[in-house]
Amino acid sequence: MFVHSPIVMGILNLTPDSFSDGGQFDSVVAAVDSAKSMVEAGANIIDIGGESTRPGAERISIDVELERVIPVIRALDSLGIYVSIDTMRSQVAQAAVAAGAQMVNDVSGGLSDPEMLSTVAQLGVPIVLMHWRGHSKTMQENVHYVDALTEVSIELKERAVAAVAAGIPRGDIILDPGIGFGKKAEHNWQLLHNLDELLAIGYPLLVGVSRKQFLGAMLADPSGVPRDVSDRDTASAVLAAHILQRGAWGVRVHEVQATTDAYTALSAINPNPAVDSIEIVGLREFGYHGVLEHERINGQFFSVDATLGLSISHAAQTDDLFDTVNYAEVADAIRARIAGEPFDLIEKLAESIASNCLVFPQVAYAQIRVHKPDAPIEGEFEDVVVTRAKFA
Ligand code: PMM
Repeated sequence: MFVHSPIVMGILNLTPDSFSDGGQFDSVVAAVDSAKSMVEAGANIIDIGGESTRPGAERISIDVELERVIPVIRALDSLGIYVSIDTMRSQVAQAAVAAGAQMVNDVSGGLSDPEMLSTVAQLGVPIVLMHWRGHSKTMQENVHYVDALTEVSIELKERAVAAVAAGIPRGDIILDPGIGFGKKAEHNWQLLHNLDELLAIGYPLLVGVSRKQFLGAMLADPSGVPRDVSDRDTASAVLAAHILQRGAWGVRVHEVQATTDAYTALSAINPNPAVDSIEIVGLREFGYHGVLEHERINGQFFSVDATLGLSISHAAQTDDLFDTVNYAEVADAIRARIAGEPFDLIEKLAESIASNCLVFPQVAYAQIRVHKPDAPIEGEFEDVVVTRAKFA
């Protein structure tokens, strides 16, 4: 893959009518300065757009679009900055790549311009295919989904299939659910709550929530007045950091520093989010653990349930054992520990097994349940179980 995850894509809108930072960059110098500070703050890609896609926006001519973006792309290319061109026009994509852009970001997913996918195939650059149902002028009219998650997933898959059919290599395709594009707040939230399902489509996922209207609505004042676009960056950064932690390939943001700080802080407190798990249940092995002499001499069977917390989203895409933990190796390690040096307490055994599980680099969390069904207890009983949970 071209740029390694997690990536932060800094937004450089060269549009006087952009709802967020429009009009600020009336010169190439100011635009380049802004891009440079985003790169210094940790942006891996600068996404340059000359045409506003905010709800209700009118289209502009191709000449105006080219005039706005090409000089800035040339300048950033000369500085070695990785640029993506946010355009729905194949001619703009072509000119932008000739000027130094290395990626195309098409918010229409190749639907607006019938030449886009074949052009990008010829250009040999990666493309972001965003979910889209129509141009900005009317996209928020008649928004209707029976089930936004299912419909967006199906339509994104269709765009990926079309891109591959046009000759774009599978590995050059990134999908984007198009937050706020032909979607109401409830649809945006449904998509964000179900990133795993979008990831399961099998392509890297880019997500843009930065400063969008649904955040204004979420942060509305008590009388219901939406939070102004100039004051949505904290919420944008927190959400973006969460989205990256959930396994998205990248986020598209206005405030790069806030986003990288939020992601750094989230990663420090929760280094490897244990959102998914692999469980090994009822693993039985003979051992000599126990306080009593006959337990040390004769031994007995112990059984272990292990819940390993790790993100499996990458392996779910690649189908590659290398991207997850090999549960057979973990099981061998657990067996070896049960059969190995005896401890008095199964608390200590559970602790030791949990530590052994955390040696596997992907495993962020281990919950170990040690069963001792033949424990020295008078009378009838079923089992003795000790549970130990540890984070890496
Ligand atoms: N959003 C906007 C523009 N381009 N591209 C992608 N891939 N994903 C997005 O969510 C997206 C985009 C609109 O936001 P802006 O006007 O603040 O740039």
